[in-house]
Amino acid sequence: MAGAAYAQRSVFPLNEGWQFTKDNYVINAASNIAWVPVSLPHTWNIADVMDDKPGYYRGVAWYRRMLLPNKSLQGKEMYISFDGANQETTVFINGKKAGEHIGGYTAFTVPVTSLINAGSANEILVKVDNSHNRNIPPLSADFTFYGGIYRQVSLIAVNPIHFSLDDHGSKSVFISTPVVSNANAEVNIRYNITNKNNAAEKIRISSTVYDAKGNKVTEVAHKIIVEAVQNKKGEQFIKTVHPKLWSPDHPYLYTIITRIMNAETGIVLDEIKNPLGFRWFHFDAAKGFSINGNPLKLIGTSRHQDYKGMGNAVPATQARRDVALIKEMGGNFLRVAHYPQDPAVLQACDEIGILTSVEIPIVNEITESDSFYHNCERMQVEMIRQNYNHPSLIMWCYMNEVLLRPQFNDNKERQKIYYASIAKLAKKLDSITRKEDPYRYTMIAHPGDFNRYRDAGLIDIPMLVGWNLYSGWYGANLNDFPVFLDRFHKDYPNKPMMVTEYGADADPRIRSNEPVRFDKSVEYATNFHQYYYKEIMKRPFVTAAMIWNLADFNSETRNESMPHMNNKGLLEWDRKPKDPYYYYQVMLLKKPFVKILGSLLRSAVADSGTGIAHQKLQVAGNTGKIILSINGRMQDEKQVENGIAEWQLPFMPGKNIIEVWANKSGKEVVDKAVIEFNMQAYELADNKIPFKQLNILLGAKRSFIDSSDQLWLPSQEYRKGSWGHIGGKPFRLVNNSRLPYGTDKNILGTEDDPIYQTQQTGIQAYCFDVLPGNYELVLYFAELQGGKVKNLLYNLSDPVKDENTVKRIFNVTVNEMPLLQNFNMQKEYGTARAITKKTKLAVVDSAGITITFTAVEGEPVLNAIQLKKLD
Ligand code: GCB
Repeated sequence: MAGAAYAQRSVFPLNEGWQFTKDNYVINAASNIAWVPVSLPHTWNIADVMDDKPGYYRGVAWYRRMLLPNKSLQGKEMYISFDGANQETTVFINGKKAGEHIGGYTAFTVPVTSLINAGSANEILVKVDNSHNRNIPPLSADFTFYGGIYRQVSLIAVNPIHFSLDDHGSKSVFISTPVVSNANAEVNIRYNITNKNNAAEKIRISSTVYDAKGNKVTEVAHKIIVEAVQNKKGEQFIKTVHPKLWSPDHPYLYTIITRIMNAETGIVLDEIKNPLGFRWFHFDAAKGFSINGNPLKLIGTSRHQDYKGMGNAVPATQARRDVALIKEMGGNFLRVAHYPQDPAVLQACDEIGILTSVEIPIVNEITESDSFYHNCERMQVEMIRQNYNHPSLIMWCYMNEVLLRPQFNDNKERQKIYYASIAKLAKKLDSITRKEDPYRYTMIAHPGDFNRYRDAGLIDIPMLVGWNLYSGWYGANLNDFPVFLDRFHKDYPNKPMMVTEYGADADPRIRSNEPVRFDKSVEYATNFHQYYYKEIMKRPFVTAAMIWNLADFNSETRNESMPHMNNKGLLEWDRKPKDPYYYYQVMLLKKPFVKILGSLLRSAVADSGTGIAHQKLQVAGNTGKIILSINGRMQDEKQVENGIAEWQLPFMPGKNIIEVWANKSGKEVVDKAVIEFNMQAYELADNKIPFKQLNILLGAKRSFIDSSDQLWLPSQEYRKGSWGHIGGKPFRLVNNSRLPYGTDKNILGTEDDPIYQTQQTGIQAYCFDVLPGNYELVLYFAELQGGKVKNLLYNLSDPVKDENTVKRIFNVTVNEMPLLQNFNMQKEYGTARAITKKTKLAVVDSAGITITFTAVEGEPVLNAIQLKKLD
């Protein structure tokens, strides 16, 4: 509600001029606390969620600001409105408590009339606490619970008679369209009015509909009497509008302004503006979704609200941009998960034409306490009332994977009771929702543990069921995805279903020519989406599919190739597109589109006897056939299969210009990319491709671009004349069913974790058959085995465990000169700490460089190696 300007209410943004402290502040007591100036939106967790220390500040912090309301506001009713603060907030005015709110994701207003002196200076003090609280959802989740006043705040001043500001943070005007057809639509307007005057007032309520150009379409009005100091509810009906329909393709929006007027003078006392869209929609368990009678496969993404460098304190413009990015991808749906977000999100969905669902943050588990239930129910009502008037919104949700952390695993009887408590809460929330809003659907999202959710009764409760499916990611086989879909539909032919999540990590710095599950390469994610999309589109009963996730997001507890991040985004954290985003553009956009995929920085060893290297290049397109040239040389035209065409291209050292053309229905589309290729000679002594530098990852089949834009290549077995490792095997975690190689432990002391996360165990030597000259050599180590490993919740196959610490002591020589003696990483550095050992050397003869690793105890290892020519 903040930010809007109402004719008869004044809304003053209060985003500037705050002071902030995490110190232990005591109200009204003298203190010498250091306050720091901040403006809103603000969070205190931007830095600590990214550091190497596990955890982030979850506790109390304070905000304060002076407020000097104009004297003319005397006699007005005043409220402070918060769009969101995480997660318990208490507001004080001039040292006295004005109100409080529980829950980090919904808006609230605090009445301040009796505490504020218009015409003089007042202090607003806000205590915000994001501590874990077992009575407030979310209890645990795969995202970060950033603390702060992270959305906008404003002061609202209204006449004593106004649309109530004490109804769950809502606008107190609720618009629905119970009847819509091509020919006719009806509008229902419910309102809630507050009269703070000591006398009854006769007022006129009107609701006026304007078309998109601002022309008045129709109006309804009636007179009522509001008793002294009372709230009064009422409703109005508009029976005939010949509607222009709203749909994702034509998001035609009317505006409806509801006014309170003095019945005699006609003076407007308060008014509320709402969007109005006419549409009808239906989910059919066999045929899928339809809007305005037209079938529409719902395809889109979920969105988390955080952004690189800002945490959750993002400007509303970014929320709007995110919705636009779904539209530009060709999507038509946004799952606002796992909590209500900035009001700008749904506003943008209405205007841009993206259908949506919203949910409260009951994630993974519940607490069986009255206080928890009460908070859930209140959040659900807040969410519904605050977002009721968005034509883009078609379903309300209230739980996500709620049996993921089944408590009482060691007491099955007690666990049954816990499951029953969850089902009871679900029923309650579902019935509240249907009562609050009979015009939309209800939905719960479950992971693919079919039997557990069925047995707990959770499939039957909501009108729609969503499945979060990760076969081929957390689960071993991609093929289990269609098997699951078909099984569900067979068992529940009458229940409309949707895929509420699917996705695979894509660390934009990691690439692979041999992508495999869990290597975090962008290429694996592209293949994954290609497969899923095809299976989704084959099945009309899959009413909707929402990719997890629009953008990478912070999840502080995650250890990954990029620690603290969930990289399943189609976009990076700063919204740079990754290849899977382009893939969806190709599949979803109706206009012809081609896009060259893959890294713009590549490297490989030249083919034997030549100065070129052949490497795979993929192009996404929706055009049937694609023509390609590299450095002006035309290649064979290729047929697009399932959105992608593929070439083996001859790359030259340096810049390679790739151009593609395609034609669809007479329209030509093109794309161009300049790929920088670091060629490595087949024989290092080959002067035609002089040796400059090699950055090599051991025990990996992926490449990596580090924070200095250096490209790291997977190692190869040593070949005479070339370079490579001798002996050993790629490190693999014991008892691990996911990672094909390496670990995803957070490597301490580096931003470039993938350099250290893979390793050749038992290595005997590393050789470079370079020409004489001066060189710099850096060896990279990290002990990957040992310590306490708390596996991510979603990797259900691997429980928490204590890893055995391995003993290894070894010596390293470089051209027979000792570099490391009795090197004991575990003892000197502990587990998972980045270690580099640098040396310079002169190669004087044709023997090149040989680095030897000799065991004193256990097996020697090497994680990465870098060689640079100095002159
Ligand atoms: C899920 C959760 C979501 C996670 C996602 C993942 O099933 O609903 O919150 O972020 O998986 O990436 O693991």
